[in-house]
Amino acid sequence: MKKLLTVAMILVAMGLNAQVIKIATQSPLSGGQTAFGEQLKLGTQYAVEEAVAKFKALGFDLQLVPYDDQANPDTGVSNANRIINDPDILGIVGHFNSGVIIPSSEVYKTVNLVVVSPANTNPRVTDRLLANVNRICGRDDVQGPAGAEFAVKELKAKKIFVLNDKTSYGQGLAEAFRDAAVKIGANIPANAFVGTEERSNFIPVITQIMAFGPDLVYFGGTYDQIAPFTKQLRERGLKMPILGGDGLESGDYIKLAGPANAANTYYTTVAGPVSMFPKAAALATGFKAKYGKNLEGFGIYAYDCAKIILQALETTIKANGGKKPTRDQVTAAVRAITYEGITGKVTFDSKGDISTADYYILKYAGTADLADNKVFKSISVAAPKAP
Ligand code: ABU
Repeated sequence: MKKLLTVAMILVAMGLNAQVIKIATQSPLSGGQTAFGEQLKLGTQYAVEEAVAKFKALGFDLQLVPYDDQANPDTGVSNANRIINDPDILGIVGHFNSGVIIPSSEVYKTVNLVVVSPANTNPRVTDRLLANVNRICGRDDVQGPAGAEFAVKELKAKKIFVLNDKTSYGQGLAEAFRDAAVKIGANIPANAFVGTEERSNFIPVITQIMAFGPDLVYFGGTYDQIAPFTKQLRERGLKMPILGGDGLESGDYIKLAGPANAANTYYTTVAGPVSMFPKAAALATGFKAKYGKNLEGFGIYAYDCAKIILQALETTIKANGGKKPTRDQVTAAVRAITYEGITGKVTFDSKGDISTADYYILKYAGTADLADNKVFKSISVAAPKAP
């Protein structure tokens, strides 16, 4: 018996009979939003790589399994069905797109598998009151009005043309912005609120904008669509401010629009830049050294999401006397967590929203580096009450 135990301990130490625990990511790793998807995956990967030795000592082989949801709801759901059928997956960091997490999390719900999001801002993500869905970022029913207040009160915009990408995120954010802006005096008639899925030729919509003559354009969408729009708008001599949401927070916006065209673009975001977090400096250096990429806001938030799942795993393993936890146990431990992360303290309310979220307003500097962008304002807002 003693001999058997010794052999088992040696095997565990060598990692040969350790039980596997996997954390999955779901994010766009191909297509136009790859820059966001990679930040999400690599932020998670960094946290998992840091934790491998600790989990090995607990008797577990910790692994990351990244899934490419292509920013597409059908692909997200199809991946979700594969994920729930892998019993070693005990937590997910994801998604990037609200329109993808909403249907995918209905699949996770069937097995009570926990998901923690660094990026999904549509109110419905948590307003469905699912026990397994959590986010550490803010919401568009706060982000949209924060942008409206900035546009009308700080930038003194009176006539605003509002575009959206017709997704759950982009349209919902644009509506929240419009409703709040109109309430405080902005002129946004029905013909100045336009949804478009166009990705390359913006001349027809720019013609509409020229006819309306706004002093600001708001765009609820993501950088891959807003960058070519920005370029074409500037090429036609229209220099008015562009304002968007957190879908604009990517260095790839500058690459695609061009630094000079990106100047005079403002954005609200729920994932502040590295400069806002003193504890992010070492992570940014390590991230660049490992992956050859700049750490951006959603990378930091993904790192904290992964650490929350890892803390919940460790707590439940210990509570189980060293045995592998169930999905139910991990899901409950995440919702009950108190976590001190790089982005601040995380506790969740009964919906799965972070109790208090941070929102930032920034301006593109017109340089090639996202880190040069100026932070105008940051606010902390308690999560809205359950509907
Ligand atoms: N919040 C950034 C864009 C992603 C989304 O929520 O769809």
